[in-house]
Amino acid sequence: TEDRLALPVGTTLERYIMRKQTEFPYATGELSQLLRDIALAGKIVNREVNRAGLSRITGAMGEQNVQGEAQQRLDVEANIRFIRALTNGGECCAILSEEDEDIVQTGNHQGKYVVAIDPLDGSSNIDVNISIGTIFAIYRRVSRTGGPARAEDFLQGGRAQVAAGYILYGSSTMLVYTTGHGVTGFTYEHSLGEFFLSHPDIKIPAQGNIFSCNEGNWLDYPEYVRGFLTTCKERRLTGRYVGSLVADYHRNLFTGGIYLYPATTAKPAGKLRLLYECYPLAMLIEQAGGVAVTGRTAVLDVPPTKNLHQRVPFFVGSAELVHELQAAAE
Ligand code: P6P
Repeated sequence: TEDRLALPVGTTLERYIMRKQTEFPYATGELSQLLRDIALAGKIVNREVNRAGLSRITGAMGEQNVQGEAQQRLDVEANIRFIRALTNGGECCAILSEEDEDIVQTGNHQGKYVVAIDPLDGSSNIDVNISIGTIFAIYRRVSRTGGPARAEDFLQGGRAQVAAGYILYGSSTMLVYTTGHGVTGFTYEHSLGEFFLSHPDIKIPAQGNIFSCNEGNWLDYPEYVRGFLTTCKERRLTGRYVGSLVADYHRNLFTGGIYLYPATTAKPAGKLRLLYECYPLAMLIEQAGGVAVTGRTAVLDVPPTKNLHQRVPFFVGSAELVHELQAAAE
């Protein structure tokens, strides 16, 4: 039975990936390798993030460190690390990154997959030592193999994602991902350089008493959002907003709650990006029993436009709270 075969907490990511691959008769190992490549880059970025506070020694952004090497901004550094790991791993044909306007071709023209990624979201939080995160989505390419990937590979829509996840560089570093069969969490053990299975089957509570938004935008929020937030306050819910999407999302995933980034007058399409923030986090939350909408529409059902960096309003979290907001949406 599934329980008998279930891997115990403490299993390594490597062993977990191998076991899961054997459970898919047609799996040929490329996706497994791609997940390993992402985990490797996550370990390297984790080390850079943990050292960021030493920039006075290593050289702050735009300066040189003691070896005379230019100190990159951490989000630039993270972008380089993920592109290098995905290129060297061989399975990824191209990358859409928040840091690059155009698709980054890896040269792996036989690669079956493409990856949309925000290498380090919320990097402005690094300087004040707040948790930050990487968000990624994986698609099988639809363009002809043997040549470079094309925009259409990234514009298949949210429900075409074969995997999605994030890495949270927080009080502990965690990798949380799904391949469409539930959500699994791994915690990084620095001394061993390994991710260990810590949360085998993550489910978000159907209800929650936390709302997460930047209330400084209150006057710019649509009326229905203000109405919803007012009922949250009348019910004495708790406001919690880190200002780092992955940190707020991860907390609500365990406590229950709702994260809101509505459209505002300053940002009429919202702030968060559909392809490498909202789609992957929406896949994860649906796999965890929660809901993600842009208003009346489920995020995963929002058709992508040709704009690879398209923004959408984003409401995500516990089913009851998000459905209540969705019912009020204009
Ligand atoms: P605001 C960080 O810049 C980010 O992309 C998310 O991580 C975060 O949730 C949001 O923007 C914060 O935006 O407008 O509240 O500062």
